[in-house]
Amino acid sequence: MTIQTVATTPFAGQRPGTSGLRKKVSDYLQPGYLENFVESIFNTLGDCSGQTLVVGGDGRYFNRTAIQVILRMAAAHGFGKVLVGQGGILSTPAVSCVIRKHAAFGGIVLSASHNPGGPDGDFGIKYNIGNGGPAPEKFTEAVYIATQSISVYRISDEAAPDFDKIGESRIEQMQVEVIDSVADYAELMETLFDFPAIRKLFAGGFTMRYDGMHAVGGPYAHKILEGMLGAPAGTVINGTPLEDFGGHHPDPNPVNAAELIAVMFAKDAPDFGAASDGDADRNMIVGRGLAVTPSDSLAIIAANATLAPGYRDGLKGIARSMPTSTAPDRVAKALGIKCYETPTGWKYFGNLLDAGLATLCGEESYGTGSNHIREKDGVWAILFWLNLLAATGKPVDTIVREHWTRFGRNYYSRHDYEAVESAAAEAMMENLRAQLDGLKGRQLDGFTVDFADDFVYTDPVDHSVATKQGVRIVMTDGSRIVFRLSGTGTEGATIRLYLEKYEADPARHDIDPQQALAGLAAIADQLSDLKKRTGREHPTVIT
Ligand code: VG1
Ligand code: CO
Repeated sequence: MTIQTVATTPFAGQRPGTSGLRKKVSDYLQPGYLENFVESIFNTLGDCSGQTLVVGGDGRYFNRTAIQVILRMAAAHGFGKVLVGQGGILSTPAVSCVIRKHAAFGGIVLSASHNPGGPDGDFGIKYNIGNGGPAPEKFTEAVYIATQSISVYRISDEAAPDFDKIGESRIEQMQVEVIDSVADYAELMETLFDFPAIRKLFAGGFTMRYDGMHAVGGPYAHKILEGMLGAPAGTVINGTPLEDFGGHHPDPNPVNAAELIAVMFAKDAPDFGAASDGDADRNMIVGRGLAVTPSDSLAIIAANATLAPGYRDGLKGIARSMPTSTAPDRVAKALGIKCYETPTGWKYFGNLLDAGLATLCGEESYGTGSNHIREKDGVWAILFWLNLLAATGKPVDTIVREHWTRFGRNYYSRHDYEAVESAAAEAMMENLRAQLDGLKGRQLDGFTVDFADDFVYTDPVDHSVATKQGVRIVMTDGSRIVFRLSGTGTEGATIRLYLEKYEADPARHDIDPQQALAGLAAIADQLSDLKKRTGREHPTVIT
């Protein structure tokens, strides 16, 4: 058996976005496409000899083929050992957990997360570093540069070993250990939450529905909710990962998880509803007749963190992405801790967590997590809420309303315009940037602009600077309009418009969010000329 050196030529556009290299499956099916990118990762890492790598994915179409190629290439690059999830299955948070627990060099996550799967869908690859978190931009940029001049890749001509059965085998000199996809992760969850109290809750007749959306969360929910916590069988629906996610769009928001929302808004709704995305790093929390916004969820978790055993000693700080609502900032203020504001994407939280500056992190896009790993974590967030419900004995809507009464309500919504012509979207952003200097102090339909900028982030730990992270127009009453272009789409451009308005008065906490935000939406359209420039009358998705 020999290591082959195969000649190849670069592919254009292998630049990782917000979270890894996401492309159409048809792109990945081109000979050498996957190999070039993996070779560039390994070359950027440098000497890999004797190191341990973790590999797994969300089970979507091409997951198994990609793992076979990665195993053969890892062997050719001298890795000592690869830990693979059984059947190629590992959620993104599980990869992070396994890297940390086994002190691995890093890991490769195969997922395009919330993007649809199947032969006509998307595929993605992401590299995570030794702390378990997404590689920082410095690394992903170096990988991209390497893809632009690649001329050969190295691969073993041996067949990849079977990874459906737990156990050990070899390819070349490299050991391949197939691990249980859930065990390490479940063990970590048990140290963070009050499992006996949650077991008691379920034993007392508490009802829940978890929608796995036929993505990777299912096996984790089956084992933890129905197995360890005693939730009745049938609590988990759509719990078997399928290569095309059963046609679902595995993005857990009220639009894509409409079935769960219908159940939770029905008369005989269960007590608690939840869903996660393709790679199970996101979560949606739903009470009876109330979907909790992700920003509120982060704020509520923060305000009640000490109810969970893993957070009994309190929080060091909170971090949220810039477009996320400022609800967590109000909690941080009350707790006397700092709330950091970072660009979109989990990679920006890594340094804050490593340095002990933040304990909880979150994004408006249904992502929440903590310092237990270095990824956002869907099942973790759901368990946090279960712990909260068990500890307080209150239903979800009461917890949310009491939070609003205490801190005020941050009305919040995101409007997505998907598959817009890229040039039109770029021109709209450029035009907004050109207006920024003149906006301060301007009166806009009852609002006064406090400041307007294109968000720049300086990492407080390594002082790296990220520019052009979203145009924000902040009003004197704290209301905000934010525009940015998505870095995960695979078709044209996706414009994200984020709207936020604060309301302190509990008598005004029952307004429909779209109505509460209509004034800001109108200002956003005036300033950006979005409708005219894109030819779109309405957003593709409103969350
Ligand atoms: C989106 C979300 C962002 C999230 C990213 C990856 O990015 O807005 O908050 O971190 O997806 O999430 P963008 O650039 O499309 O706005 V996941 O769960 O899809 O890996
Ligand atoms: Co995801």
